[in-house]
Amino acid sequence: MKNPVFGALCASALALAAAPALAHATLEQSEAPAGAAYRAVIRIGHGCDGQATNTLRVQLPEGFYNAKPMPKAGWTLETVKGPYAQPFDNHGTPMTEGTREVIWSGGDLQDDWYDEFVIRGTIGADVTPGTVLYFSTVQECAESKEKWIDVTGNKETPNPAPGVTVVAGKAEHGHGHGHGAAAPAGKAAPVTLGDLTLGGAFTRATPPGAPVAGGFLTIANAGADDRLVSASVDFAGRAEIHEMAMEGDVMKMRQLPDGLPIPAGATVELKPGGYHLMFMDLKQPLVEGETVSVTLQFEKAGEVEVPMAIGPMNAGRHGGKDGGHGGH
Ligand SMILES: [Cu+2]
Repeated sequence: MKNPVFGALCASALALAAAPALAHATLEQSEAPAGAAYRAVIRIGHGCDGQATNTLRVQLPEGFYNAKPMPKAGWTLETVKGPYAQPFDNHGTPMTEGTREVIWSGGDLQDDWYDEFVIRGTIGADVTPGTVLYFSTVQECAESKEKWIDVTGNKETPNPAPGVTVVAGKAEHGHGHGHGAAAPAGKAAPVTLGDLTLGGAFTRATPPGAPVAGGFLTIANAGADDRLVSASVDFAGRAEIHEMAMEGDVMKMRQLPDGLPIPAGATVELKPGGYHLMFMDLKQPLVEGETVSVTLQFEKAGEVEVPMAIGPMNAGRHGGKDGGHGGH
């Protein structure tokens, strides 16, 4: 290896390794959060078999809303509008259609030049994390085309469409449960166990020396009858399953020795003033903003560990009709 340009080759090989698909049309940012603005920067690294690119057509993916292309000097810009498969909630105003295709034409991007084409839009809050949004792109040259339109995700394909992988938004959106599944701030993202979906799990911060804390979550059962039989945690001596019930005209809580039935098709809420988990003999105060985990045992579905966000001391209280845990 006495080749004097070896060092230079090596450096460029490293640069290529950092951007392995440089020869393809690619997106500058390969990941983007759901529910946030995304600036799709499509990078064009060569023409069609040596010919200059004169036109670039980009089809916008479903889930990329309110798109606006950036004009480019020397290129004519056109957009094609069309309906969205799912309307987009634009700050409370539903948008049922928008730009679906962008065409830059009349340009002259030489084969050995590089350029970037930019489209700004918003990735829908309901787009499931892990989804790849593909921006199918066609380069048109004088006599041929380069079609970056393969949306299979196959890494070996010679003509992959530029894609961006959607990641969970900052507000901890749910995993593919569509509208309304986003966990509110201070509650954990849903966990699934077989047919059960365990969502919105939270507990509350406790003052120093407090002996007990409550645990709350929603259990949705898409399958057959099941039962929550026990709970365990490592931050307290034991965990029990409780219900609140009227005794005369006094609201009292009691342990459910047989556990809590989770009927087929039902959604059972454990909430302040109702069913709840009770953590007894706390080993340490629960600190707001931190997360603890609880292991739940179901009769049929088995065992699952659920993260519980620690909310403020009064988290989830509705009108103060909490029943209190002073009796423990
Ligand atoms: Cu209780």
